[in-house]
This record gives sequence, structure tokens and C-alpha cells, in this order.
Amino acid sequence: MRAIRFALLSSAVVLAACGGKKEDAAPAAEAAPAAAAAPAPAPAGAAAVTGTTHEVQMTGDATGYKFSQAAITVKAGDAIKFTFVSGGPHNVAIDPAGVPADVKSVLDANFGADKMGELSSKMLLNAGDSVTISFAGIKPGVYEFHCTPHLAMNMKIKVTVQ
Ligand SMILES: [Cu+2]
Repeated sequence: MRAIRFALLSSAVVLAACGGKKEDAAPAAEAAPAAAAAPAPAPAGAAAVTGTTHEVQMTGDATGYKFSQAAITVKAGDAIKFTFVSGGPHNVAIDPAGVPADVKSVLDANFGADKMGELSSKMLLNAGDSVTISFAGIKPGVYEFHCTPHLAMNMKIKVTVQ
């Protein structure tokens, strides 16, 4: 039975390598068993994530434009992964005026090297696109983020860093 399962997995790998349909996610999972236990990688240029990566969805439909929660509490060292679900484009940004001077450069870098501008993430254009912001090295406080395209529609999320 074990040999048969191995043979099936092997043929799935060959099919995937040839551009055939993906039969099974198992071979990829087996290839990288350590990935699940390790903290999520920080975006390029950002301080390393040492804690939890929280998931937040970004949606837009007939009921409005919003983050999946209006407020979230994280610990320094955590990260938030923002994922475009519907109604984009979306991004994640914060008004520089709302960021203490001694936090600004670290938080800006924590948006990642592909950010669109100071304290403003890249634009997410397609469903499934995401941006991860590291909160490593960020002083405890309350930070009010928004989506730039939908700021006028009140698409905001309050992040409390403990
Ligand atoms: Cu938006």
C-alpha cells in the first residue's frame, strides 16, 4: 500500500512538472516540512516577524468597503497579512501625521521594499493578492490604517500594538 501511494505521488509530481493538472498538494507539503512551524517571512526590507501573523481580509461590495475587522490588537513582532477578497483595488496605508516621529522609519520599512510610497503599501489589484506588514520594532500604541482608494468610504482598520 505504501509503495502504491508513493508511485501515485511520484506520477503526480511528474504531471505537475510537465504542466499537467495538479493532482495532489501532498508532494509540495512533504518537500518543505519545516515551513509550517516557522514564523511567516517578513517582507523584504522589513524587520523580522517573530510572532503571529494575523489574517485580515479586504472586501468591497454592495454593503460597503471594509477590512474584515475594524480593529485588531497585535504584539510587537507580529505581522498582519492583508488579502484582497473582493471590490479592489485595495492597499494598506497610514497617514504619516498619525505616526510618532520615532516610529516612522521603522514602520515605513516594515511595509516592505515593494511599497508604493512612504507608509503606503503596494496596490493589490487582483483577488488573492496580499501584502504583509511587520510590526516588529514598533512602539506600543494605536495606529489607524486605511485603504487609500476607499478612504472616502471609510475603509479603515485600527491596529493596537501592545
Ligand atoms: Cu479598498
